Amino acid sequence: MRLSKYFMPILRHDPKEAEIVSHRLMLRAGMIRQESAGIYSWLPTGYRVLKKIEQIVREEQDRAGAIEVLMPTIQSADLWRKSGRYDDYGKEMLRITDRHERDMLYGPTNEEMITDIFRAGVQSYKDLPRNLYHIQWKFRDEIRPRFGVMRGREFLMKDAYSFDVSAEAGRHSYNIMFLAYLRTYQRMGLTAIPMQADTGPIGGDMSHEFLVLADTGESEVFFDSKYLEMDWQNVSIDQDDEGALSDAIQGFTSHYAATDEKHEAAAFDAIPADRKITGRGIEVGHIFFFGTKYSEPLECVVQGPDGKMVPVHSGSYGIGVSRLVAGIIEASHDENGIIWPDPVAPFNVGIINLKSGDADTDAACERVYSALTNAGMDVLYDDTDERAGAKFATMDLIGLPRQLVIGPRGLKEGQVELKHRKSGEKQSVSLDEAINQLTA
Ligand code: P5A
Repeated sequence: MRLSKYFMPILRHDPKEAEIVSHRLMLRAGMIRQESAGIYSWLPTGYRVLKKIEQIVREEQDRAGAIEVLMPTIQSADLWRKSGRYDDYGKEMLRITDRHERDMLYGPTNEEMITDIFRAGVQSYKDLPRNLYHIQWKFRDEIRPRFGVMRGREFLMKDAYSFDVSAEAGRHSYNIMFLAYLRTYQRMGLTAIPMQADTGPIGGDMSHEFLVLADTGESEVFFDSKYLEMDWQNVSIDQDDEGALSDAIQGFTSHYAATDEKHEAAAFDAIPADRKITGRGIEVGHIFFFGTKYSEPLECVVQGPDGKMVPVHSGSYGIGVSRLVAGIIEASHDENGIIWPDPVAPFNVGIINLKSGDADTDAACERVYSALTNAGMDVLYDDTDERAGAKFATMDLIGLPRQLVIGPRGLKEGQVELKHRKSGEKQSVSLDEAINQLTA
């Protein structure tokens, strides 16, 4: 992408409405624009990041055996009346009446709808287990939408729903999602710690929240440093081996981890001093096992092995996809701007042309731009005639993992400058060496 042809409305000054760093940086970097309280447009740079996060979430759901569907944002009130949640959900639900005076709503979650879809499509225990998920916009009329996309009213969620023949089988499905979550966050460069959680309006008696560590997070967290040691990408657990997976998850969750709401000082004190960590966290995911809470009222039953009809046992599994954009920034920034982990960066490399219009500099930039683009990288080429200082500030603000600075003076010596955004480390190398390093 050439910056001269792109759309990235950068703000040079801090917007006064932004209270937390991710909101400030997302506005300054031209990633989002507020349309109403808690409702945002995703501008090109923000939308690129959102799609990259969504794709990682999708790949890990698929790897865990979940199957993607797409349900509508607008739902009929009928199913919600059957489950009893139409009244329970209160003012957080955005209620709509259509031209025929039918009660509709903008979905805050999809337990009812997916249970009804599943009910209509399966008859036998042989059709189980299944896990269906979608990545779809939700609406919750939050009393205090704040912190940009961190607590929005309209937000993008991945929500998965498991269906099993028994509570025991359902627990295995829960564990599979648990592992998928740990892998998902790790791929985004995040450390997310699972903590026991309340179940609120979703229900059930087993639930974990996943909290990303960030100094600016909303919740205070207390945990054992054992949580920081595991490499979930390479851990060799066969997810189909119920016993092995259950042991791994049980072992992992037996260490202490709690938010301030559930904190028990005595249990925390029992951890060896060098393993005690306190900090702050952002809830980026929440999983629930609620058994037959929805399948019973919605009559989602299958024929069991003994011929009797039994209600299915379910759980639901949410990831705040749009919240993660802000969460990653909270966990990874400095005084100059965002520092994107490469897998979610809007562009992997930024090229800065220090003298647009200078024939040699333009030619060198063009060469490296096509070499990197042809190698499949996402590249932002600053080919504008802004002054150098402003170009550097913009690149640091938008946080691309690597920057390549090319100017006439360096080129005379056959050199360009390669900068690593996170470490700040700069190297003078030849153009070919820069291409080699970036595409390695
Ligand atoms: C699980 C999937 C549920 O809704 N039903 C379907 C269950 N869980 S939840 O905890 O209420 O939400 C799941 C995740 O969505 C994110 N989230 C939000 N993100 C931005 N703005 C909001 N207002 C908001 N509310 C929830 C969180 O990451 C949460 O963990």
